[in-house]
This record gives sequence, structure tokens and C-alpha cells, in this order.
Amino acid sequence: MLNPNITNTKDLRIYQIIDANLDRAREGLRVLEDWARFGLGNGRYVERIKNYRQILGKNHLEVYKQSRNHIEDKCKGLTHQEQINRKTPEQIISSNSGRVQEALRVIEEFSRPHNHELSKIASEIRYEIYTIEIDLLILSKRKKSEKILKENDLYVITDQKDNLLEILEEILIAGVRIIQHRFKTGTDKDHLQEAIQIKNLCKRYNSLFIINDRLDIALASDADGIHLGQDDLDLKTARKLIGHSKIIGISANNEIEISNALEEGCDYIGIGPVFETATKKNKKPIGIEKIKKLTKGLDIPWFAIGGIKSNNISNLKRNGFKKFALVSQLMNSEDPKEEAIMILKELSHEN
Ligand code: TZP
Ligand code: MG
Repeated sequence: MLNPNITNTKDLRIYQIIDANLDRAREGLRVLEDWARFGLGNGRYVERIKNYRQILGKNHLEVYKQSRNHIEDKCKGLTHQEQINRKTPEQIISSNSGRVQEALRVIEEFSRPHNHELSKIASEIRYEIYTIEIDLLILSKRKKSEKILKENDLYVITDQKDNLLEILEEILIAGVRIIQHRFKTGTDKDHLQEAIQIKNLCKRYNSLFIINDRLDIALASDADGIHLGQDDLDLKTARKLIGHSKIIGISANNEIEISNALEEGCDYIGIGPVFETATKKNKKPIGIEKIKKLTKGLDIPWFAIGGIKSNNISNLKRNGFKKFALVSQLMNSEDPKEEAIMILKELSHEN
């Protein structure tokens, strides 16, 4: 017996199209749902996507399913090269969102004459998927950056050098995965040009590329994030402008600055100078004991900065410091690659 929602049509070909596309849409939604669940750990998106999957399930009527074997499908099992080329979760999200959107469009068109309700549902969910696709891609990008921040303990900040790109490549070859571009003197044009060159280099080595101070340069160079000091743009404004796909790091050196940064949702904190340093001459060192107190219970990545050298890291590690940001030690090194390798080795030792 036909469902009361649908007007009788004898055309099994139409039912078969709807059956195949309900399967496609539900399968594609399951792919998105599982990425939201296992890849992103985001319950809100899991629930939304599951809800759409269940609505389509309820509307996958017996008449559609029964039409499945009536007509032979000569195109079964064809695989497109594009399917084989999909490698990253982002490519999988995009292609499966497209699959769901296309399937829903087909359902919308072919069900309209005999099952207006299903046609309307397909159209509504299709529009939601356009937004969900973008949201999942944004969340995936941010998650990828968060993972690099969490898994890497050495953060290298640039200084102005004629052979900066060569130095950075050595450091990246050594295995450093977080680079910040710090450019204090020069024109905006030069700033952006250098930022784009470093960004491309970092991309080749799957490394995080962060811009110091300047949100416009971060946006223009498509950096992975920005690092802001207390006198720079405030975090809320920066987040509004830079969006949710990028990370924001904050320099915070006392209880209030740290709690504000956490409240406003920063992704990591830089604390320092730990020791006196020629790179920031006018900043009074905070010292090991004070930093230990400030960072007690801090559960986002934090990097100690200022006067960090190969020869004081082990002492800092004994004091519970885990992550380090440094400028001069690698920027002025005779052999940045060897030096970075040594530091990374030291950081990987359990204490
Ligand atoms: N912020 C606090 S100290 C510092 C910055 C950018 C400079 C760190 O430079 P170095 O050469 O590693 O001491
Ligand atoms: Mg700054």
C-alpha cells in the first residue's frame, strides 16, 4: 500500500531515482557526521547531521526501496578518478557535502509531483548542508592547527635577516613545526612579501605559520593564525575579523591577562620574558618561580619565551616547563639546523 503522503504514480524509474538518492544522501551525511564526531569531537554538529539523516530515513518509504530491483542499473560500481584522489579529511568533507547536496536536489526535483512533503524536506536540508560544509571545513582547519600546537614544543620566531628564508628552511628541515613571522621595521609591502614567502615555505613542511601583531598581514598572507600582545588589537575584535578557522595566540604575563585571554578564547599563550633578553631589552624578566605560579593548572598550550637557550632548557624542563618559544638562539646560530635538532632532542626527553 502506498504511503498516504504520496500520490500514486506507476513510474518505477522515478521511485528508483529517489531510492538511490536517499541512499546517497544518507551515506554522505553519515560521513560528515562521523568526521564531526571522531575528527572534530563536536557534539553540536553530530546532533544536527544525525537529525537530517533520521528525517531522510523516515521518508525512505517502502515503495522506493521496493523499486530497487525492478530495473537493472547498468552503471553500478563505476568509480571516478576524483574519488581515488581524495586524501585529506577536508577533501572528503567537500566531496561528501557535494554528494549530499546533489542527491537532495535530485530528490527534490523528482519527488515534487508525487510527494511534495519529501521534496520540501530535501530542499530544506540541502540549504542547511551548504552552511554545514563551510562550518566543518572551518572547524577542521582550526583543529589541525590546534593539534600542531599541542604536539610541538618548539616555537621559532623570526628576526630580520637577509638570509631569513634559508635559515627558516634549515629549521623546518630539522623538524620545527611552528613559525612566527615577527617583522618590526620596514614597509608594509616588504612585510607582506616576506610573509607570503614564509607562508609558502611553512606549507611545504606542514608547519604552522603565525603572524605577529598585524591582522591585515595575517589575512593577506593567509597565515594560520596571529599572535597579539597586550597593546595590539584585542582578542574579541581580532576573532571577529579573522574568523574561526585561524588560531589566536596572546602574550599574557600576569593573572589578569591570562584569565582574560582564556575567557576570550585564545588558543595558546606566550609568557615571558623568563630571563633578560637583548631581543626585548625593556621588558623586566618574570622569572621561573612566578611563571610556575601563573601557569599552575593552565590547560591550553603555553610557551615560555625570553632568553631561552640550548643551555637553560633542561633546567626549565626540570621546573615543569614544556613548551618554548625562541628568537635569537636560532636566528643567530652558525648552524640553525643542527641547533634546532639538538633542542628538539632535548625537548623530546622525558624528565
Ligand atoms: N616576547 C617576550 S620576550 C621576547 C618576546 C618576543 C623575545 C624573545 O627573544 P629571545 O631572543 O628568544 O630571548
Ligand atoms: Mg605585539
